[in-house]
Amino acid sequence: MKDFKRILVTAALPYANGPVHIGHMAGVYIPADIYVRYQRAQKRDIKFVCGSDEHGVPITIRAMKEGVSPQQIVDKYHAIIKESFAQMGILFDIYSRTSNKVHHETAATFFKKMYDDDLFEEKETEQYYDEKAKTFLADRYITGTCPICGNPNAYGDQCERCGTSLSPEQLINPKSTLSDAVPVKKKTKHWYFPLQNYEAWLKEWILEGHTEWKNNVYGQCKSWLDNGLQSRAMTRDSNWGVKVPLPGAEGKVLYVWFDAPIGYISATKELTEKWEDYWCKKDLPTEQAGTRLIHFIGKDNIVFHCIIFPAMLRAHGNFVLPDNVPANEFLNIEGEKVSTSRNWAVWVHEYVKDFPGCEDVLRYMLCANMPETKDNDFTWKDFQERNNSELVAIFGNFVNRTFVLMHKLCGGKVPKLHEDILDNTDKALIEEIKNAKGKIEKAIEEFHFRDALFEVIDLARKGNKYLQEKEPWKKASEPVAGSPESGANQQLIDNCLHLCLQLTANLAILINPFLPNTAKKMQHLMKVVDKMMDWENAGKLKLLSVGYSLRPPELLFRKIEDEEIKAQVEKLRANALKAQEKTNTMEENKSGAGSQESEPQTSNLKPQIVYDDFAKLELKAGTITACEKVEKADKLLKLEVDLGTEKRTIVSGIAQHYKPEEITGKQVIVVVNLAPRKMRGIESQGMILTAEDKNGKLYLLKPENTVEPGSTVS
Ligand code: B3M
Ligand code: ZN
Repeated sequence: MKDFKRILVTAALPYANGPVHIGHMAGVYIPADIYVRYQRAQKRDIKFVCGSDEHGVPITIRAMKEGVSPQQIVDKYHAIIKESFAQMGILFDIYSRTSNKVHHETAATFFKKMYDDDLFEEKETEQYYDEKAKTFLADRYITGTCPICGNPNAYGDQCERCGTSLSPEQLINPKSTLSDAVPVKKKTKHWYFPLQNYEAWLKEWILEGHTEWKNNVYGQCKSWLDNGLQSRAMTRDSNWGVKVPLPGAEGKVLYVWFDAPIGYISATKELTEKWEDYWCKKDLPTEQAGTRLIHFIGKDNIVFHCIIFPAMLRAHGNFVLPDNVPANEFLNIEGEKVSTSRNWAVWVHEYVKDFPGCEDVLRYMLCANMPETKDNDFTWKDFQERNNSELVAIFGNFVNRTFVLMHKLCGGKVPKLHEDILDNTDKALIEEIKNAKGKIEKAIEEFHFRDALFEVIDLARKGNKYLQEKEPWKKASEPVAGSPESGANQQLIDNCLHLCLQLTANLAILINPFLPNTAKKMQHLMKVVDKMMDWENAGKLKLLSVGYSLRPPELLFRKIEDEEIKAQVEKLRANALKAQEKTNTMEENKSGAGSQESEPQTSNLKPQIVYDDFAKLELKAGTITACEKVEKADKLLKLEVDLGTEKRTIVSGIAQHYKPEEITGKQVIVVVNLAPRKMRGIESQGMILTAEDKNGKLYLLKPENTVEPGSTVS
């Protein structure tokens, strides 16, 4: 790797059209923050910039939905997002916003320079226009029927049911979401950036020059480049955004993906007068001018950060280019894609309220489950398990035992190390402490944050194992005072706890980038200054001086109980249900009273599956032979279902819709190959199918005529 003078880290600017959820955190901000905290501990010259993305259609759509101005929207969400980041310990050097004056100026100047250098193509094209609302329509503002799957609520840029990218021309019966008017084509002029002119250079720069980029990133770039690049409009018809700085360009703004990445530059400008040291090539001879620029983003932003923005920087000239773009995939929740419209999300501002003092637990969970190479899943159960069996039982337990024993057996002070009697177990632990640093830093430098974190936990695990083998508590109770043995025993105890304490100090340094609050607590317990936390101290064995008295033990983590997890799962489902009801009412209002409600309709369909997915389900018809209420659960019924060759116990959430006696004897459709699940202590061995009407009432699905129990359903 090249040696860089300084590092500039950017994290994708979140749209200020809603709060941030854990998917954003796991994909972008946690990895960026770990990386930056590590580099800071390495004492490198590093800046970490971010801010709210306050322009573009996502903002205006949100304003429309909430019936307020775009400015009110960005003010509201900028504050919420900024606060969430602070609460989660994402320590930017600056968190700015693109509505700032300095950003408007920077972006406009950037555009003007490219314009003056004749780098744009001016084109007049026909675009959709809403004659009632008297405005051009961004693709998102047009809905119609998807030509591929027939979804009546597809957007002009994409059908959310089948996932196809569309253009408004392809929609059948297109309609403006602003007024319901049928959009008409109208001429408009825009400035296009001819990306094809940079194709050869991009191919060389990325495909040959950056083979070290992550597979998912490199692969996406390659496929864009292989398909050939085209001119892209860098301006839009809108009143919200950075005004196009040209005469006669009223009602036109810069395309949000033109201005947003420039936000990284403006944020740096706001941060330091020396911003050019980070961004500009100046007269330095190398390509990179001494700055290692790294963009942390999610996978949906790859093309903008790897192709369009670098081409802009190159075209403008005098700017450094990204050295790496470690984009992550997506984090799903409880097996389903995060959806803000369906409110299927875990919101950071709610998490910090529900689990005060547990910010590090979420950081831990999101790093351990980081979607580094493929989409990953977050489940609350897993959250609980990782907390209880890794943070509490391994890391916290080791530190706690060390402190308890040190107080009990060594008078609360760091005991001496008697080097002459170190045995192989001691020496092996010393080696592990020395080696961990290198493994962890390599993993972080290569953006393998999960591996890095697991190395830290593994080191704590080794500490536990060491304590278990040494059993210093037994040695203390062994022989009698006065015998020569007892001094020797105390020496063994000293050695064990001396090493455990040095290991604790090492763990504090190593965990610091990942769990900064935990590291702070450990620092407090050990009464050590910030200087000790410098990365260069990792691997050292004399971090705590002999005779130094340390604080009494305090637990680093608490156990997370079943009820807390249950409450979260219920909350997730209840929120989704509420969102669903809201959409339903809106749709009713819309068709009923001809309201002006212009919420774009969202399809609630899950992503399409192939037949093989469906074929994995084994469905059978069965007859309910017995049924009773489950004690202390208002929603659950316990059913006995005859499936011909066997009887199954099934727990179903239909108690508020059916009385036990009403359904005994009825036929139902059962998913028979669903993994059994315990509910209220009863193992449910399958699931029965129901249909739900718009009021939430459930109806059992059954064969039209009574069939033999066990009949196949397909
Ligand atoms: N706001 C998109 C997003 O949040 C966009 C990122 C801009 S980074 C310059 O996914
Ligand atoms: Zn479709």
